[in-house]
Amino acid sequence: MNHRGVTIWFTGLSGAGKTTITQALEKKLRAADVKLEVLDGDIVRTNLTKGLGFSKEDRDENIRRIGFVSHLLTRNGVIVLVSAISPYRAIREEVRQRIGDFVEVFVNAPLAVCEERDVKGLYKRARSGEIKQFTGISDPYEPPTKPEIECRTDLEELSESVDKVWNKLVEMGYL
Ligand code: GGZ
Repeated sequence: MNHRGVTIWFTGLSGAGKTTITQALEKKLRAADVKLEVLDGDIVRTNLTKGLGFSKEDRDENIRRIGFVSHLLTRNGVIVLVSAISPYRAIREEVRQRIGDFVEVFVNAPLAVCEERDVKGLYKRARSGEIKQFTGISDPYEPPTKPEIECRTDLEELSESVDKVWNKLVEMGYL
């Protein structure tokens, strides 16, 4: 498929469903034969941003580096799916301005729902104090004020979330 480059940036709490939506969207985009790359915070932290922790400075540095790579790919015509908590609004805005072709997806589920899911058992460990500076528990999350898309993963089906993003890409002329 012929298409322009764009970064689709998924932000939200741990357990909100960023990776799940990203993986489903990746599958659908691959089937449509697009040039695609996925940058998932969890995985990027084992290489590109290895050694960074979860202080505000380190999280911002993590996002800045992901944004840098994402920009390079985007300007070369790649559709980039970024999945990172990215809790701070200012750095998300900075990355948005730099990349230009940028679609922000707020993956939103109430904290109580994310905590109930607790897929990796991290919330339990955060509550007990074993993990410090855990987003939503002992560290801030600043929700986007004007995301292009909001996915309420506690209220909608996965296919609905994926379709929302897909349709927005079509509407904005990226697909
Ligand atoms: C938040 C943490 C923390 C703390 C480890 N706070 O849901 P996950 O498990 O699989 O993905 C989360 C990931 C956070 O990395 P990001 O690069 O997305 O964060 S940020 O954008 O804020 O830089 C979570 C796990 O690592 N994790 N410790 N303290 N999430």
